[in-house]
Amino acid sequence: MRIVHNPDHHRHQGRLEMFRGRLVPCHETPARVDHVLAELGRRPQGPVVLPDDAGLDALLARVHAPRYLAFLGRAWDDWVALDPANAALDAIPSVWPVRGFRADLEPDNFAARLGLYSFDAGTPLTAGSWAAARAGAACALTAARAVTGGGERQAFALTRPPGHHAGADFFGGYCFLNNAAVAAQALREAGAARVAVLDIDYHHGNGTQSLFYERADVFTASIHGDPRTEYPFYLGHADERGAGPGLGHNLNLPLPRGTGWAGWAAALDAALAALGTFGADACVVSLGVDTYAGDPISGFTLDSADYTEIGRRIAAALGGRPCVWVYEGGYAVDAVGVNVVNVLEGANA
Ligand code: SP5
Ligand code: ZN
Repeated sequence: MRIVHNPDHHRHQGRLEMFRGRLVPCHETPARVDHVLAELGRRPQGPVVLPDDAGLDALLARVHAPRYLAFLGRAWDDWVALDPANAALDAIPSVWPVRGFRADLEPDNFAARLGLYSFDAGTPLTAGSWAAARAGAACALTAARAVTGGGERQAFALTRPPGHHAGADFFGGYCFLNNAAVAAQALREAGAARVAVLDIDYHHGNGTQSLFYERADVFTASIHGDPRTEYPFYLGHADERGAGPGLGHNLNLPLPRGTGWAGWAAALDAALAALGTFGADACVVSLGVDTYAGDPISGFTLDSADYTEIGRRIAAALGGRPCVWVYEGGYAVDAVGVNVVNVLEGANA
């Protein structure tokens, strides 16, 4: 399995996120990737390579809205232009256009633009966020190319910030560019007629779902904490099954907070059966390990050994079809290295 490592990930380093009326230290930290890389040093799963961004910008424009990409590309400079002192602060949204407001017009005011293109106050935009996110999307593209003519059956995009909460024109949930969607789109364009995205992060992959909701060529499945109580709250229910040509091509498997291995594994088997019925030629796995019992912001109770079995079951169900693994969440920093590498080892076996 080829590992594509984002060398620029540390350039995105948020300081504080809003939580229950307080600004608390960001959970989504550079150490999350550093620990996975260190564990891969101890238990290698394949060559570690750098991303190649050839063709990336054109591909990004087929996944995200051009005006959103243009906004992200210059957002930091716009923020600092407001006041040079802003260079020492992160930009955090505080105003949003909810139902009934105009989303077609891009305001001149920076704070208003920041809110137009986001959905929470937990995702600070920093000096290096764009560079890190763009290099991360390049990792996803490079991983997709590795399994489509690159001589590999599986590849892992080892990157942050994560991506599955980012939609066509919004960031949030620590995500800016949807790396899994970039990989899925790249697999489609390389000739896979039917692509599945399996999202096993604790949180519903709202961005991925919304990007492919009306498409019949990409099946999306997500196993996650029930949005009645769990972030991102406003999407991820079982009755969301796709729309138009995509009807029947989205599967949500929400589970109650407190779910352990038995309940989670049953949902995994159901998702894998659905992927088989769909007839996917290739697969993208949004690999969050925030389903771990020790995760500080999540509510499932998987243990480290369970991750090996997850990798094994997914690889067995794919039966040799190309698979791109993409790193998403996982905030128990001291355990994410072991848990992620356990998945990859199970998948490689
Ligand atoms: C990619 C991903 O896993 N994104 C998750 C985003 C969750 N953001 C909201 C979480 C708020 C949790 N704050 C908990 C503080 C406990 N001390
Ligand atoms: Zn998550």
